[in-house]
Amino acid sequence: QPVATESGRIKMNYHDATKISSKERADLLKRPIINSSDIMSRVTPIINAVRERGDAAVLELTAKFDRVQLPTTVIKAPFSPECMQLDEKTKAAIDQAYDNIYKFHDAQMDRETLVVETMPGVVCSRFARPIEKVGLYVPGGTAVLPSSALMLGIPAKVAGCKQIVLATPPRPDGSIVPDVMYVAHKVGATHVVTAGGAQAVAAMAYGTETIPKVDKICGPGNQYVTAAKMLAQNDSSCLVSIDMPAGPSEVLVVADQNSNPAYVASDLLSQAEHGADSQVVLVAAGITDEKLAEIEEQIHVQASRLPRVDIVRQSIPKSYTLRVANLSEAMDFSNDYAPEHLILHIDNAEDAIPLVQNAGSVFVGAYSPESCGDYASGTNHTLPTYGYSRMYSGVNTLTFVKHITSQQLTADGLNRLGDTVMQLAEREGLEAHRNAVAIRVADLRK
Ligand code: HSO
Ligand code: ZN
Repeated sequence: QPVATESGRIKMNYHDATKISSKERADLLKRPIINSSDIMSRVTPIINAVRERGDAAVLELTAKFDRVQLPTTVIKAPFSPECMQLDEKTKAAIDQAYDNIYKFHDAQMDRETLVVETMPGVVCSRFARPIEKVGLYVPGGTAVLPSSALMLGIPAKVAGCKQIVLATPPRPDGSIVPDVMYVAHKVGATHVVTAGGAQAVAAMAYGTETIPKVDKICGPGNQYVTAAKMLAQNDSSCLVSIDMPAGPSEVLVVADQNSNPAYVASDLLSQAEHGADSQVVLVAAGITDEKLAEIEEQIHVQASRLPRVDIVRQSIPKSYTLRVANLSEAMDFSNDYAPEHLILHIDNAEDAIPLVQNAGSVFVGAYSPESCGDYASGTNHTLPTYGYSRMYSGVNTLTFVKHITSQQLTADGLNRLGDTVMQLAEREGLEAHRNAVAIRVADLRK
């Protein structure tokens, strides 16, 4: 793909939907291919080392990848007040974000048993139970992400998980960012594992001398973290599940002629600054050349002023604008792309929601920037990327819950249902099944 930078101008590629072939359209919908066999071959020895040598391997790998030699792998609750010291403004911001995210996730909790009498005397029920032990991966890397600790920890707490193990890479001095420690404290984390990458995932999947083995591992991460989660999930010997496969973060913005160019550009850039591999798409619906030029100008001007301009210089030229005739074409493209975030910079944006078929989370109208959902409005920011919003939901309270069904039949209920079950058991040639009903029914019908 040509990189569209002339004289340092920060510019997205441009396509006109009326002028592209169906093959070109299909290519625009694709995400960059991840060379998974190469990554898997690097991650496998890391997982094996942690499995075989536990804490010693975790400490060695932390020394190698995070360049810090730690004496221990884990900080246990209660956490010391010194490790979570924050200025008042930051603390208040975390508290406000916590309250909103808590409210929205608490409302999602399934507290009532579902009871259905399918036939007289045949009662089927379903009730929720928390997954007992969960591992939450909070990425480090180019940005510290205490917000991810909120997004994972709050639903786990609301669900009632007994053991919450949070893993995050240590800083060069060996400590954990106080913001993350404060969140760990607020969500009731029982352990903070001071390790990152595949080694942290392996430690939580298999357990070590000091790190508890968990039942489910959630949270975003780089390709190594994702590979480790997938490998662990496929290994029946460790019996662990994961939230969802993860790829680079992405946004698709639909903008129309009345959209505010500065707002549109600011939303595209907030995603573009995440990483060089961030996916940023602008679908311009029925827009004039002048309007598009204004948006492009805003992208360049705002990007040039960002501290992370170097990352944006890599991600923006890999991104593109697609110009389409109208809103309906824009929504068709968005649904085919299945973005992680969908932002609607259009008139009467709420009217377009019925048209949304695939998206992780939707941001409706000019005053709903993705940043609000990333941090503090209440919705979760751990969302399906890479087109997985076709079939996955983002992390939510039910991510940390499983459902158990139950049934109770009365004698009358069994008498009514018995013949059906016996007939089906006979068709399957499973005589013991048939007999388990027959033996009772015989008594009832004496
Ligand atoms: N947009 C990111 C989440 C995030 N943004 C964290 C800021 N901090 C992926 O949804
Ligand atoms: Zn973000």
